[in-house]
Amino acid sequence: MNRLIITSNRLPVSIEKSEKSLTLTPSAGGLATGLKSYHKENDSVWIGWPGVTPTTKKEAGEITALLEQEQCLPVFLSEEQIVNYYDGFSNATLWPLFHYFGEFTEFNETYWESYYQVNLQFAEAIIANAKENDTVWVHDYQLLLVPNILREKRPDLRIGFFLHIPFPSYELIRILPWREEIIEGMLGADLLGFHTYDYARHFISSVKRLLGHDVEFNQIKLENRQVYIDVFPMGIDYNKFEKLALEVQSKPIQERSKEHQDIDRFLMGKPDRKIILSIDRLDYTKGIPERLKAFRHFLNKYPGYREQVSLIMLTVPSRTDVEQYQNLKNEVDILVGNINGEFGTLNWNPVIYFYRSMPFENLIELYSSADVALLTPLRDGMNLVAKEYIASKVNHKGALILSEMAGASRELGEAISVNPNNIPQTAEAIYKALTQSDKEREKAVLAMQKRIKRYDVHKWASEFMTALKSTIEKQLDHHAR
Ligand code: GDG
Repeated sequence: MNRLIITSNRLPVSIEKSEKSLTLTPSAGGLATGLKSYHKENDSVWIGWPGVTPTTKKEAGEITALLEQEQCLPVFLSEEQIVNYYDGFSNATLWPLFHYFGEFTEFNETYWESYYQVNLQFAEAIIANAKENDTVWVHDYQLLLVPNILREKRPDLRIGFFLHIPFPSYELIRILPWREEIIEGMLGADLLGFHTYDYARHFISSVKRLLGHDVEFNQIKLENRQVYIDVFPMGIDYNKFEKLALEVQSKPIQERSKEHQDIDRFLMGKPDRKIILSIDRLDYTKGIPERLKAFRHFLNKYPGYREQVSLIMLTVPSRTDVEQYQNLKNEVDILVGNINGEFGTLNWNPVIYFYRSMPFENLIELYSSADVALLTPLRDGMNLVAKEYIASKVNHKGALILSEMAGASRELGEAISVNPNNIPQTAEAIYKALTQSDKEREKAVLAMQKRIKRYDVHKWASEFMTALKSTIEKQLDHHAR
C-alpha cells in the first residue's frame, strides 16, 4: 500500500533543549496548526526541521527517538544553513519577493547555494524513507526545488506541492536571478496547489513567459508529462475551535486565564466597552504599523470612543535574526508607546500589546471576548486567524475587518473589507464594525461560518489528495495511450 510522506521546513512539533532534558512542543504558524490534525488521523510520516541543532550524535539519536512517537523524522540543519538557507534565501529573498516587498529582497549567491543544498538534503531524506509509488506532499516556499529533485531521482513517486504564501505576478518573479530554477523546481510535481485563483493564474503566466511551455486550461504540458494546477483555499479545524469556544463560554470566569479575567474586569459593568483584537506573527507583511495608525486615526476622529475601546494586539515573535524584523519591532514599539502616551489614562490603555506567543486556550478566550477582529495584512497567502475568529464566535456577536490583500478575503465576503494602506478607510471600518447592529453581525458571521465549516482543513487536505490521485490516473492513462 502506498503511504503518504508530508514534508515542510518545520515539523508540526519542535524540540526544546534545556540543560537536562529535551521536550516536545507544538510549533506555531499556519501550516503546522492546519495540517497537524490531518497528519494525526492518517498513517503519514512528516519530515522536517525540528528547530534545534544537536551537538552530539547521541543527542541526534535522542531527538530522532522523541520525534518518532509523533510519526516525524528530522532533517537537521547546521548553524550555517540556518543563516543562509532559512534566514537568507527563504526569508530574505523568497518571502519578501513573493509578498511584493521587492525593496527588501536580497540576492545573494551564498544564500542560493545553501537553499539548493538544503532542498537536496530534504529530498534525500524523503528518498531514504519512501517505498515504491509512495505519495509525497511537499509544502511551501522553503522547499520549491524538492519536487524536481525527487522527480529526477525517483520518478515512481507521486508528488504534490502546496504553496502557502502568494505566488506573485510575473513582474515580480522576473527580477529573481534564479527564476527559471525555481519554476522548474516546482514543475517536478504532478499537482501544484495554491490558495487562490489569482496565485494560480500568476504562476501559469510565469511558466508561459519564462519557460515557454504550452498551457491548456489548468494543465502545463511538458515534453513527457503534464503538471496540473488547482486552487485549494486552506481551511481550519473548525470543530475544534467551535467546541473550545463553547467550553470557554460555559466556564465560570474564575476558572479562566489571568488575561481573560483582566479583560472581564476591563469590561465589568460597562456594557459599551468594546475589544478589538489582532493576532499575527510580527511580520512586515501583516500591516501592523498601518493598523496602529488606523486605530490612532479612529481615536482622533471619534473621541467619544476613548476609554470605551481597546485594541488587544498579540504579536508573536518571528524570524528575530532577520534585520527587517528587528526594525519592525522597534517601529511597532514606538507606535504603541506614542498612542498609549497620547490617549491613555490612569484607567485605560488604548493598545494592550503582547509581544510573545500564548497557549492555544488563551487564543480561544481572546477570540471569544473580542467584539471586532482587525486583520490588516498588506499581503497574506490566506490568513487562518480570520477563519479561527469566525469559527470561535459561537454567540455570533463579532465583526471582522479584513484586508482585501489576504487570500481569506476571497471566501469571507461578508467581512468589512479594507485596503490596509488606506488609513482613513480602515478607521471608518472600525467605526462601522463598532456600530453595526447585532442582527447585521449575526447575519455576516453565520454566512461565513457556514462556508468555512464546510471547507475545513480535513476537506482541504482530502480534496488535495483526491485531486493528486486523479492527476496520477490521468498521467497513467496518457502514457497507456
Ligand atoms: C502562513 C501564511 C497562510 C498565532 N499566534 C499564536 C498562535 N497562532 C496561530 C494562529 C494560526 C497561525 O498561528 C497563524 O496562521 P496565519 O495563516 O494567520 O499566518 P502565517 O503564520 O503567516 O501562515 C498564511 C498560512 O501559512 C496557511 O497556509 O494562511 O497566509 O503566511 O493558526 O492560531 N498559536 C498559539 N499561540 C499564539 O500565540 N498557540
